[in-house]
Amino acid sequence: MADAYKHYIDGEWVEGEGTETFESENPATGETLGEFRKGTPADVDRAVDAADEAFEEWRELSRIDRAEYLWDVYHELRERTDELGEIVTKECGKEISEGKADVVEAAHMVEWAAGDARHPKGDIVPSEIPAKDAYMRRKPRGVTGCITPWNFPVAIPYWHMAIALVEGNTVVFKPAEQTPWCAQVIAEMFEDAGIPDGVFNMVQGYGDAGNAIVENDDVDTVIFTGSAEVGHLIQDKLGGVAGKRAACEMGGKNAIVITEEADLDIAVHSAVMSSFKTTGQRCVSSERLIVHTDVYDEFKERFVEVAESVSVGDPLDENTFMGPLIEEEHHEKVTRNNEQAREEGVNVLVDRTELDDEEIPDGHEDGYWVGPFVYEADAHADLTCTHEEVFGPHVALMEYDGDIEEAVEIQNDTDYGLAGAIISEDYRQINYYRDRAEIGLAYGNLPCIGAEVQLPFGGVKKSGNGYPSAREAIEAVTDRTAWTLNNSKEIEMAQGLSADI
Ligand code: UN1
Repeated sequence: MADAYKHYIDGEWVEGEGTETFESENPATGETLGEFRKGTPADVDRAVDAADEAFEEWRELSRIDRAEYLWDVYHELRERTDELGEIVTKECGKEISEGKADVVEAAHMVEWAAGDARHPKGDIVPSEIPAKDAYMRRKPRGVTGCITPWNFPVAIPYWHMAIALVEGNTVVFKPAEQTPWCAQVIAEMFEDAGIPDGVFNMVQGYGDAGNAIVENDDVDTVIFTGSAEVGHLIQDKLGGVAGKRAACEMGGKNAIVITEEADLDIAVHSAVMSSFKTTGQRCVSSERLIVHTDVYDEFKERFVEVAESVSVGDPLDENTFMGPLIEEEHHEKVTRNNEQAREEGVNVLVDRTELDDEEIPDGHEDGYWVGPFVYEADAHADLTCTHEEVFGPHVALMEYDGDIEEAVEIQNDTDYGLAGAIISEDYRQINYYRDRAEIGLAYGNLPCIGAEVQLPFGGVKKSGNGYPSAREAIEAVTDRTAWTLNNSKEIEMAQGLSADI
């Protein structure tokens, strides 16, 4: 307990009010990685007070001076990519190239935000009145609460925080309870960069700590990435509250459409990457493959062959394709969802819900293992398994025999709208998909994972409100001012409005 890692509040490592601790666990081995203090609502309130107080001075710095702290973080992320990538892999189970890519994506986000500090911001706007200067300017909102998930434990916190900080906001960061070690390293980086006290604060903990961020009156913006369930609660709580903003980024029931024109090498490759990379635990992972009848049998045969053989195992081994699921509770959920799909009468093609003993590497018997679960389902049936997100390597093959309009209708038949892809050689179909698929991230002839930070990242419908992540976070963390200045001694109005009194 005495050695448990602490919270970082107002420039200091503090034990906080609570007496409880929690452990970080390696999901591939069950090994304990570290002990962390469990933050209480009182700890969050203290962090918010510190952030609120730090805001007035932080906003007075130029964007360029604020970005200097971020450049230090950027260099550290670059220098320590291999080491941190291994920490990501140990703590969240992603295979090692994904662990490192998580850190590289974080570095890209910080680079974008810090580099953006030297770019012009806002607009010079024409006025009907020659003596008027009109501008759109941005100003920081204040304290930003960042509640982040475990599946991208380094990249996503920086998606939320990097632009917020450069734009002059202060931050209270509540990382996922499954990945506190990654968060500890993030906090150490801000400390190493010498960021002024109170500008960045981190409170480790569970849902009650996250909830305390949402409920604190002095938090101006909440940025959340995680489950739809929690995101909708946050939106409901803050939606109508004056002065508050909730920018939420949630899951999906993402699909790939494979048309009769598709290059099947690209189709199989894209589907395998999208459905099984990160063991299906990306918000952009695909759980539906909508395949034209002309290529259905061949695609099915080839996809099933890979799903049966794709390697599941030690994520630190470079030859592994899929690591474990994140934790026991999630393992139970995925297993239950696979069973439920069977109960709904689908035709199961591959079921590696339970791996054979010889597939599990020595020393990894306590990991949360599953392999691919692949089934055929009626594209037009109202099934839970083809409409609700599982967040695992659980994927439906759905056949269609009409035109692209039918495929897109099937793709849009979900409450979610995050990501998707079309695999086709027909540009009419590709363009129709691009314009009509109800999603925020659309890909052509590519997997529907692997977005880069210089594009907006976010969804529509139940998948999100606003684009709180990657470059579009600017909208979440700033308010716009329409600023108009009169340079003459007369008052002259637009729209022909009389100024006579
Ligand atoms: C997520 O899906 O949870 O687009 C984040 C990607 C990554 C981020 C994914 N850059 O696959």
